[in-house]
Amino acid sequence: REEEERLRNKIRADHEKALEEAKEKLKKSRDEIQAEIQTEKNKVVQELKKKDSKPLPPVPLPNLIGINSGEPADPDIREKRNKIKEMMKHAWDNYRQYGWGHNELKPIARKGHSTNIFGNSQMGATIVDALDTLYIMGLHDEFREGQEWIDKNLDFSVNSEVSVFEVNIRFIGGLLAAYYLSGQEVFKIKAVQLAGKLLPAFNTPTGIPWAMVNLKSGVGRNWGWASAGSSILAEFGTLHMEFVHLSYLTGDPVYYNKVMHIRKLLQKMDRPNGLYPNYLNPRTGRWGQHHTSVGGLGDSFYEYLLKAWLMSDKTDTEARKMYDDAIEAIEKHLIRKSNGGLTFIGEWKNGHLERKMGHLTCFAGGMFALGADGSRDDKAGHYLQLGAEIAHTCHESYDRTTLKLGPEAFKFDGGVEAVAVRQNEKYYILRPEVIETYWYMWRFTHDPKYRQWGWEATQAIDKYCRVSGGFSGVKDVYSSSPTYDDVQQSFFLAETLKYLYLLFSNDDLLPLDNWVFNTEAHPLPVLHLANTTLSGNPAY
Ligand code: DMJ
Repeated sequence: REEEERLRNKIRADHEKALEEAKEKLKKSRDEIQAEIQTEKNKVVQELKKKDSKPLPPVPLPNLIGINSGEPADPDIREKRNKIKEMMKHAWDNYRQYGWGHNELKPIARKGHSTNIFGNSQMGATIVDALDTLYIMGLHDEFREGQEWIDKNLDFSVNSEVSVFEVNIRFIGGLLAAYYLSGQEVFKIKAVQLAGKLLPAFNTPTGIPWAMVNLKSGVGRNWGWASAGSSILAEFGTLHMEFVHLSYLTGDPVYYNKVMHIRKLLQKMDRPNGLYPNYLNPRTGRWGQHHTSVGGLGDSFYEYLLKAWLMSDKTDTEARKMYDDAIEAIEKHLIRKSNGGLTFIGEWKNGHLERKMGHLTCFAGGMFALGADGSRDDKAGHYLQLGAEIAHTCHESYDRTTLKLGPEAFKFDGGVEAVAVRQNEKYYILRPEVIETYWYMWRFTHDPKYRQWGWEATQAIDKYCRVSGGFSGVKDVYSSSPTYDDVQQSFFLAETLKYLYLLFSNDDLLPLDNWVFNTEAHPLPVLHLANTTLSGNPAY
């Protein structure tokens, strides 16, 4: 009874206090009340921010070598390297002046540009994507400007629907690389905050993530154009490198578990002819259309199998096996020689081979060369040769155009060899894949032709894509008076210019024994996890 009485008194007292407060409030003007509410809100936001930006637990940093070197002794090579650095500066300065904070730049209209992959928010994609290139080129003032913008403005609590894959490879990959190169905590913290915002995308019946997620609500969905509501192989299969690094840096296994779950699920599935189809339904766990590609929709899935093995200091042998199995099937069913003797990688569509290769597919030359060492049955020579043949074919696709820049897709059919046929496949949008392959081939062979081909591409880009407001893609590489698409893609700064710069640097800049490049050319260090496989690492 006494307890009841005490409670009743307390309720009465609280009630009276609340009434008093309400009376006081009513005496205040509407504006005053609103100002008070706003102050309260700000306090909560500040608290949350403090919580979010708490320093993460320290982990031993991997061996970070070769981040400040690479100056070539040969004056001719040094001059070429300086020219590429000047192009980077031109791209950056114009973005800085006309597009700052926007995702990309329209170099002709001289204003910001964005596409749906970045959502409807100004997330400074070009800044994040460009950071590590600025760093290795020694453009430190520009790097600091970028860092300051990220520190003050990059906010992920926005009501914006973004591509999980693109945000992972460009933002998380870019932030992690900037962190490893510079040691600045802010990049690690932002990468982890952003990764937290992507996690709801994995809430599907199978754990295969949606293609898109709303950063605020966490609601996910797939692209309307993808076969029967499917997720895309190259999207959900290109998360491994960044997610393993996130678990490494935070000590939180959640990221690692998400990507390993995807791997296990894929391992259990039947593969038609040993090939992975590009589409997988995240609700049913069944394949969509049986299309297989080493270009768009498939490409970086294969790349990440190989790189998962490399970044684990070659201990993740499960990934290596999946890579070996996959490329054996690809070689058997997709790789052919044209009548003119060019090796090409076609696309598998419902039981037949389409004799068409995409610019995107040209990255595979570098991948084959990178995977040569450690290949099954000691076929290193064979894969290096295959890499060289793909590099040659892709160079031909550039050489057979008016502008000496490669088309988006080219055919090997009815007398046509490495040439685009359809008007809507004749564009070049500053893509990196061919130059990426030249660089890997250069690192593994030091055959001077790769530098020569890289220089041809540099000159063509400078001549035909450079405008006073930056660099633009062109709509027809076979036309002597091409029109511009007026977009300076963020990957031009992240990848194309970085691979060119590396091609004209010494090999001690970002050596491949210590660094593995993500699919957006962001270098991440090899993790030496004490002779255990990643899945067996006691830390997890
Ligand atoms: C980049 O964003 C990445 O290289 C991705 O893997 C494929 N496409 C673009 C560049 O072409």
